[in-house]
Amino acid sequence: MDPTQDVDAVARSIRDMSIRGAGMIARSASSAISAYAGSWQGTNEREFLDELQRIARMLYSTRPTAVSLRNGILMTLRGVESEKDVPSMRERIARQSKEFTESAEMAREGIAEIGSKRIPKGSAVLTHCNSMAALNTIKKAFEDGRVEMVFSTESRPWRQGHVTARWLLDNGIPVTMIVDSAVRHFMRDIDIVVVGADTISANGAVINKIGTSQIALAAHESRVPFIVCAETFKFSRETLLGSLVEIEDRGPVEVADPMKPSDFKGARILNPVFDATPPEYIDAIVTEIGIVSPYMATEVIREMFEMEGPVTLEKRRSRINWL
Ligand code: RI2
Repeated sequence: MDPTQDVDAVARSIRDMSIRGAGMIARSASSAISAYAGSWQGTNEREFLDELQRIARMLYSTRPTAVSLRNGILMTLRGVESEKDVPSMRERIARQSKEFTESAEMAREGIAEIGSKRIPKGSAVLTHCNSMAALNTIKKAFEDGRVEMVFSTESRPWRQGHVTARWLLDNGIPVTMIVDSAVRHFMRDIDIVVVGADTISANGAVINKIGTSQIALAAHESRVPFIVCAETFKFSRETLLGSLVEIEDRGPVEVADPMKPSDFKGARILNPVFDATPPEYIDAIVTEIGIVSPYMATEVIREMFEMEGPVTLEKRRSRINWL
């Protein structure tokens, strides 16, 4: 089997959203790189690095907004160029991919433990889209007797809210399904909003499914706490270094009737699928290393940088610009 085909298939699935969710796409890309590396047949290190860079870029291009994807790829490939030959490069990739996927799973459990305690007893919780970090937290809180009802938004245009509602039902958690535009109407019935994140930028803004910022605004107006559940690999170092987060636009078909797009000939159709919620509307970000204020995002990012050790000039020169 040609390993490139497997990577291509994973990339296609991420792009068409058969594989989705910021954490899941990162873990899938990491595993795809590891599988690819494991079955690469050559012996030339330079060729191997070039191939790895090509597939890393191809996987990264599938979903531009979620920094989890970028961080997952970089954590998998970190320092590969310093290995002496192809077998040790392969081994390092396999080890780092396993470390990344395992730590990502553990992070979600840690978030659930910590975040559950922030949900008051007897709560009606509102969630948006389909975040496993948020849902595992809600499930833990439900098991701890803290959640009575979960309001799940539809999450247009892709309707990930349906995935959420089914998951809640499968786990025996009472669910109320509402359309996105009903959020403000129901805010008086909500005790806490719990959502996930695709990216957290250095200024503490949370980039999550389109509509999240409107929900935060409505929660703020009604003094309903708004918390975000996110693994530390969703914090963006690039934003600390000046980059802006690119907001993915998934094109008109998800917005117009896919069966009859010609009905709207001439109309301008925009479909940004994420938005940015400013830090002033966020009460807390629950991570696996604890609860952090959005205003502490820079510190979390600095801690992540330090995990790689100090950046010397020599290191900077030898570093591969993977993405
Ligand atoms: P977890 C999703 O993106 C949603 O925006 C969700 O809130 C976020 O990823 C985080 O999900 P999409 O792939 O990593 O549905 O917490 O566009 O599962």
